[in-house]
This record gives sequence, structure tokens and C-alpha cells, in this order.
Amino acid sequence: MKKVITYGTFDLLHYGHINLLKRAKEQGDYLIVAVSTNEFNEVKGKKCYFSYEERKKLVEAIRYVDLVIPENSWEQKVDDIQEYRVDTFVIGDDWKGEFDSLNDYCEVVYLNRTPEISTTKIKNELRLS
Ligand code: C2G
Repeated sequence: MKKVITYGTFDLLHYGHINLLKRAKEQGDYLIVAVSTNEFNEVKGKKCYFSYEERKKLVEAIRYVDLVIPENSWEQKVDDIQEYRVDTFVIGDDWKGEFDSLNDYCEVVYLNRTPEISTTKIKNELRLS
């Protein structure tokens, strides 16, 4: 079984996230999604609308997702890859190059982001409406 992992906040879940998770699953047979906790989002400088528990429930409901785990730190990726015997790390190409060091542990795949949509854009447009 080929295992894939990806990481993210996934706030105000939208079709850009779904596109990413669909293509991440296509890289293997089993997709693990590490969802950033509320505390880690503070480290990332992200203010979330939905709590970790709410975002976890939403991501778990996606047909492509097999397991959701918490993302508590930048540094946990190698441990996760080893603990879950991950074959492929996937993330959007807004992160291109940032995680190349993980090539020592698994395949690293950067997928194109879906243009025109982002959580920030949704928040800004709702504020203006
Ligand atoms: N994404 C995408 N297209 C968009 C928006 C997001 O493909 N229009 C992808 C991002 O590239 C990322 C995933 O969806 O792979 C989740 O996006 P975010 O919730 O913004 O996650 P991010 O803050 O980038 O967290 O340790 C890694 C970080 O936790 C990544």
C-alpha cells in the first residue's frame, strides 16, 4: 500500500483544498492529512475561522482522506513519515522547494495550487459584501 501525507490548515474548506487532496490521493492508495492545530496556526500567523476539531471533522468527511492527524509543529514531518511509513509527501507548489530535505525520507511532490481561490480571498470578499 502506497501511503501519501500532506499538511495544511484547511480553514473555510474550499475547492482548492479539495483539488489538492484529490490529486494527493492519486499519488498512492492511502492519504494522511496533518491538519494544523489552533496553537500551530498561531505559530504560522494564521487566524482560523473554524477550530481544529471542526477543520478535522470537515477534512475527515472528504472521500480522498483516510486519516487525519494533528500538525503541531514544523519539525514533525520526518517523524510522521517514519511512524506512518509514508512513501510520498505532497503539498501545493506555493511551498515549492521548502520541503526538498524530505527527499531523504520519501518522494516529495509539489502540486499546482488552484488559482483564484484562497481562504484569505473568501474572508476579504465576505468583508466587502
Ligand atoms: N491549496 C491549493 N490551492 C489553493 C489553496 C490551497 O492547492 N487555492 C493547497 C495548499 O498549497 C496546501 C493545502 O491546499 O497544500 C492547504 O492549504 P493551507 O490550508 O493554506 O495550508 P498551509 O497554510 O499552506 O499549510 O507544514 C505545512 C503547512 O501546514 C501548510
